Amino acid sequence: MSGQRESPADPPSDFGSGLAVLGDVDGDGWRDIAVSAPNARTPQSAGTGAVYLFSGKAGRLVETLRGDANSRGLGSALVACGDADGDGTGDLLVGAAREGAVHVVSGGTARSLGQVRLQTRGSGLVLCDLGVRVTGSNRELGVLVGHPAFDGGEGAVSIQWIRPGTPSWTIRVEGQATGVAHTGFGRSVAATLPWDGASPRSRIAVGTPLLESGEAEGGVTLFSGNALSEVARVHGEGGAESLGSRVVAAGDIDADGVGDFFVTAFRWSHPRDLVHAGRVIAVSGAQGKVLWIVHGSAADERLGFALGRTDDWDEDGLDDIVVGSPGATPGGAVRVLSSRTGKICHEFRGIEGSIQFGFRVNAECDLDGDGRADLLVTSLSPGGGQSRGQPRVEVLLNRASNRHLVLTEP
Ligand SMILES: [Ca+2]
Ligand SMILES: [Ca+2]
Ligand SMILES: [Ca+2]
Ligand SMILES: [Ca+2]
Repeated sequence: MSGQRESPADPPSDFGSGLAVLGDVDGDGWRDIAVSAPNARTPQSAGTGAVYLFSGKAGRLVETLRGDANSRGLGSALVACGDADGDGTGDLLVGAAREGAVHVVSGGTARSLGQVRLQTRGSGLVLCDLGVRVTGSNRELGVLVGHPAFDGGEGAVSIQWIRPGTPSWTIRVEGQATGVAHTGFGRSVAATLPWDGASPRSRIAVGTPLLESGEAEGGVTLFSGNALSEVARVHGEGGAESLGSRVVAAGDIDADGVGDFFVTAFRWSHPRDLVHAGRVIAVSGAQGKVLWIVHGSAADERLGFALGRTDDWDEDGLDDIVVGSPGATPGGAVRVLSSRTGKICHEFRGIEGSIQFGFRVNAECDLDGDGRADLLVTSLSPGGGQSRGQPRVEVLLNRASNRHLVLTEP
């Protein structure tokens, strides 16, 4: 979820570049939706960023959180997190990359709970929630931070524990790993969940999409969670595929007791003629063994441009994944893949006339309380004439009936 431009189609305000689900902010019984636009402007200033909270039931705007001159790029990362303030509702981490800060927003009231300063600033900040741990009367919120701009582009990932409740929240850095300069180290991060950093079975996966020996084939490095020592590295293929652009944690696909990961390379090209078809790979967390690979099947499909976790669609006991292919014709596609095999369980298309459907995706939460995860997808509205369409978020609420909402930038 980088604030950088990654595609010519990336919308100017980057509305929809961050998607998350909160608690029930407006009290209508449905969980609500946060959408970020890290390059949104105010009348006074450009690029300060914004996070919009929408009713999950009706799509009505409930609240707007705006960056200011001091918090430029608000919403460059947006992740639902554990219950930081102990009110029983999960909360929201909002990164402001150019400020080098993480704001914590109440998932129940949408009020700011506090903010913490990171050691670094610069584009590409990514966040991964590690959950809340309680020791005695202290609550600590765990966050895995990837910051590829760290130290002039060397890149770093760190495990930080935020202690809420003080005027300026304190953070404690538990461990940090740095990469090789200009490999994009930390552009994507994921951790085995539930997080237990003391366990030798815990793992962190760090994408290095710009890693190159010949071309920018990219890669992903696995670290043990307890020592942050390197366990394995998976390299991309040639052809500048940029493996490691996205990474998310899987369950334990190969049942060896160690959580596994999915990694994408949306620029992967078939050697013959399928330029930028994209691919997604399941990687064993234990030693980096590749468990399966699914390739895009058409040129410019960009399978894996977006990647997310979802619940268990094929009812095999393992949660599954959603993968965006914004260049699939016509209009883009989002596919649910079985995490065990990579087999397609379901394919979604945008509502009529969508362009680039699958630019971002979030399918982790159940908005309407029917027990099944619902799907948030960033796309562009149909463009007329020379216009290329406006960014929007399509909310698909029911797997069987095609009920949906469309959220647009206020
Ligand atoms: Ca609500
Ligand atoms: Ca495993
Ligand atoms: Ca499954
Ligand atoms: Ca649902």
